[in-house]
Amino acid sequence: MTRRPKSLEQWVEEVAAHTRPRNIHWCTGSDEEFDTLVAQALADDTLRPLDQERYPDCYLHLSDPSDVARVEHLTFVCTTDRDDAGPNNHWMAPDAGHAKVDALFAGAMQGRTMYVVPYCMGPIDSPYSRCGVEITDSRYVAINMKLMTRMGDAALRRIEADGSFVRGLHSTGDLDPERRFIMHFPEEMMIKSIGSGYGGNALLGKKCHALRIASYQARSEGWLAEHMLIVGVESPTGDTHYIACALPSACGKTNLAMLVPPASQPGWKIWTLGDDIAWLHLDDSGRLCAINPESGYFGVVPGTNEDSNPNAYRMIQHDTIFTNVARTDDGEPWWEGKAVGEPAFDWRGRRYDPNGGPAAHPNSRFTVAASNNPGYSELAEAPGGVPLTAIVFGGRRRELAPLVFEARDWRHGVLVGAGVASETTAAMIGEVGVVRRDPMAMKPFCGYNFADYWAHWLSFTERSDRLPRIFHVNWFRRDAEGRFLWPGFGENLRVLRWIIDRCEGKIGATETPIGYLPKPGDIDTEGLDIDAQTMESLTAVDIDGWSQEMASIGEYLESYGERLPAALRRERDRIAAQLAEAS
Ligand code: SAT
Ligand code: MN
Repeated sequence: MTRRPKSLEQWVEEVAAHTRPRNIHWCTGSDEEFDTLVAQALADDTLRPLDQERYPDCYLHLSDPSDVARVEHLTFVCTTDRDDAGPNNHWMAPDAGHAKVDALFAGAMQGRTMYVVPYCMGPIDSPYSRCGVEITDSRYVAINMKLMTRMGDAALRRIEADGSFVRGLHSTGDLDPERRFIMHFPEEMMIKSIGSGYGGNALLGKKCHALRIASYQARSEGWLAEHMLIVGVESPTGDTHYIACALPSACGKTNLAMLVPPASQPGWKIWTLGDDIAWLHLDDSGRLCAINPESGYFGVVPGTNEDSNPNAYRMIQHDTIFTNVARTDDGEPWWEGKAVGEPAFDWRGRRYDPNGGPAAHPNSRFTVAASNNPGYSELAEAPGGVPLTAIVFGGRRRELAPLVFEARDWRHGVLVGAGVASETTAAMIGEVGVVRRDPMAMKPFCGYNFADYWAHWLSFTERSDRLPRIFHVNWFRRDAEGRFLWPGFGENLRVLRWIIDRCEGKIGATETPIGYLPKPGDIDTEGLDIDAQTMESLTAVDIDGWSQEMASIGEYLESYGERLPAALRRERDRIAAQLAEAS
């Protein structure tokens, strides 16, 4: 048996005394254990079988209908000083936060098995990886953690060697939204989550640890924990550039990370390192390197088909857990945009009614091990990560934001990231389609005051002169009739190529107050059904619109008060002045 650190055993005993589970299971992470957990989940209906011939080892989980997305209004960062959590987080004093959830955890696991899930975020042998232990009463969570993280004995051995780990306590409680809380105690490296079984609320290694707790820890240790995919773009001559891209939830990170070059782009290859989270460190030579702390994907299902994302479409035809999709009459999973088949049962398990809303929940998800992806990069397991050529920020915006532009330098890039705005999606409970500021796509995930976070980002210019270039993209521009102007998906490679050409110094650009924009003809549109006028509107800067945008960004930044870095304010003022001059 793998040795269990004393501090961990003590904590497990304390939690068991408080939550009173029927029994305790320490997860080893073996494949046999996984099979047993799945068999038990099938027996108690947590998982339902799908057609095992066409979807071997694929299962369906239907959640409680009230528990289908992250709950930002119930997510708290509990720091001693309220200003350390900042206006970007809901805050509670640590004592009050503990008291609130501890009362709900009392006896919460009665009659249930308590799973102790040791996990490692990042390759087991990477100096950049960090471990945690999630205690949960959800078998579904234990099963998902095996797919999403390096889970079990290997992680336990690393915890013993590291001497520290993040503690995550989770119970589905009674699933009552009134008694649902996702609490973070970054000063104690602790998470307590109760009342939800949904991904981002319950798989504590993901957003809770790898972003909220890790971002806090990264600040004091000099690195960055970011909501970014990591992708390798290999050119026909065999050079590979690594790019990290921050987009809000449900804005296409998995699609971009798994892009399959269309026939019009012969010789190009895309390698996936990660689809959601990147941890960034400066190496000894000053290059910013990225690892993916996760080892699986928890991706949005609707819209995935042979055309939009052929790699993902095939990847989820075996060894996949589906959550909240619909089913066909012959037991295949079904979702809007699948392009084949017909739904017979909806995501609530009821007979499908075409007038009763979508068959699959818009935030339905697949969970799958990263190694299932045919484009999985060999370097995804490299302990030192991959050096980044470019960092790309983006949002979902019908108007204003051009298809792509480049920041003038790192400091300007930090402003570009801080000013990101995006329409809300079904990945969180709340209204969909409302534009809100989502700096660096981290609004729901930064574990400390955004003002301090921007200062931390800015500090990297003092530590390296080899930082990646920074860009902004928007795949989601629409015309007056609501049609998308840019085809997106695989064709986004054309934009990545422009980004790489810029980084290699191969092409010029048009200098504007908001940054460098593509010159006409520099983005390859051959074979696309897109006219010069559309390209022009995709790559033009609306000076008046941007003047208003800069005013709004200014107001937003000022809401952070005294902690706002002066350099960021000066950068905004400089661009606002240039826009005023240009109008
Ligand atoms: O719910 S998750 O955080 O796991 C997915 C997402 O919203 O990005
Ligand atoms: Mn995400």
